[in-house]
Amino acid sequence: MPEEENDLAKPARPSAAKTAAKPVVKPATRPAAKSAAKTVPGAGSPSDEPVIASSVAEEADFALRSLQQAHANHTRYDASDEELLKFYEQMVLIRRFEEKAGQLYGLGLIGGFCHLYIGQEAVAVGLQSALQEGHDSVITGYRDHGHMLAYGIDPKVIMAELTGRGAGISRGKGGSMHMFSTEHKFFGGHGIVGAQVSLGAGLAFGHKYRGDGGVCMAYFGDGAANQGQVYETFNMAALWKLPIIFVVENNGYAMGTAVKRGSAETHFYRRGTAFRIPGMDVNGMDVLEVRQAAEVALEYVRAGNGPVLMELKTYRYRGHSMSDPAKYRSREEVQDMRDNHDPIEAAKADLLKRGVSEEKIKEIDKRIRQTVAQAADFAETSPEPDMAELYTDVLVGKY
Ligand SMILES: Cc1ncc(C[n+]2csc(CCOP(=O)(O)OP(=O)(O)O)c2C)c(N)n1
Ligand SMILES: [Mg+2]
Repeated sequence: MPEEENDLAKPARPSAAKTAAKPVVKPATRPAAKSAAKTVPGAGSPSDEPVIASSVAEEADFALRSLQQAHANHTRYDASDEELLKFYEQMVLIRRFEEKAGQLYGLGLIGGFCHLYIGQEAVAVGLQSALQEGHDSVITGYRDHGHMLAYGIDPKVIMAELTGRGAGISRGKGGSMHMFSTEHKFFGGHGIVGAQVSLGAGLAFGHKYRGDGGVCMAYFGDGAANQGQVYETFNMAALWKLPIIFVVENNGYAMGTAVKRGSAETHFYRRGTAFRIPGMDVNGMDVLEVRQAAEVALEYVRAGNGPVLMELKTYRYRGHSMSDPAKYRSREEVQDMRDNHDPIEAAKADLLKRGVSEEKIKEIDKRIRQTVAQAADFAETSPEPDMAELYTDVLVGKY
């Protein structure tokens, strides 16, 4: 049996923490520069408190903010013009796709639940652009269309899944919340809040067991972060040094509950402290900051140091799902985020500042509109699944 498997099977030894592989980034010894993360209404206060390893509770080999320090030293990814254009294109694709999905839902062409990702585009694009599609695993909750598009999955088969057609990525039987592609190593799409975190640890265990060098990125929301199984998972992932990045997409609300109303600790990046998981708080509205944070986290995880917990401060512009009247927040709050913190507008402004022509940007916008129109057309016109499909993919057995 390879040593890797042996290690995983061994019971924990008291000396395990001491023999832990050293972090690739030196633990911080003085307060970090303030994070560039901006305040998101309802998402807890910004990182204005003393941070880093000043606390006596933190031992020399663990500093909660060690990776934050590395991130603060170099906050934004040095993207080439081509890379930034690609990020812009992917974010615009998600935005237009979601707007179209919203329209189709309004027309009654999409049934069941549908949760839109509008506003949060920079998170999936920034993080997943640093992953190797088809090699590293991605798993998320029900707000999943953006993560699939960011992993290069064809918009047509995602849209056809939304309309319940046989050509959909889950053959029209999963719908918005339950999409899956083993080929791309996208493992869903989960309707049970928090479940994807434990499943993500299983995927990371698989990477470690096979020794394939892959990493799992497990996304969950600020509301899911209060689930018990999340902490059981943190414990096992840290104990076994699993290659996993836990990503809290803190969009300020869990359905109609603002973070401050539902969470005793609103700084989600701190929630791994008890398990010696380093935390990072990142401005999720800036695609280049997100990408740079991913670089730091991935270097640490790929080096065999175990998990990282990232908190991405972001915001959802639309309601929780299509049936949300959004009475728990003001229109002004939403408008302020749209006007002053929009990730797509910010990337566009960056591109123009670099001297990329407005024409080039318009070309992308036009191309994406066509792509999305074609996806919608395909989703509306392709046939529904055969009746015989009612009896496939159904688990039948004795327990
Ligand atoms: C175990 C479980 N409990 C409750 C629900 C109902 N529910 C669906 S979404 C949601 C809120 C989750 O909010 P958050 O984790 O912040 O994710 P967001 O919707 O903001 O992306 C709840 C409570 C559920 N689906 N599963
Ligand atoms: Mg939320």
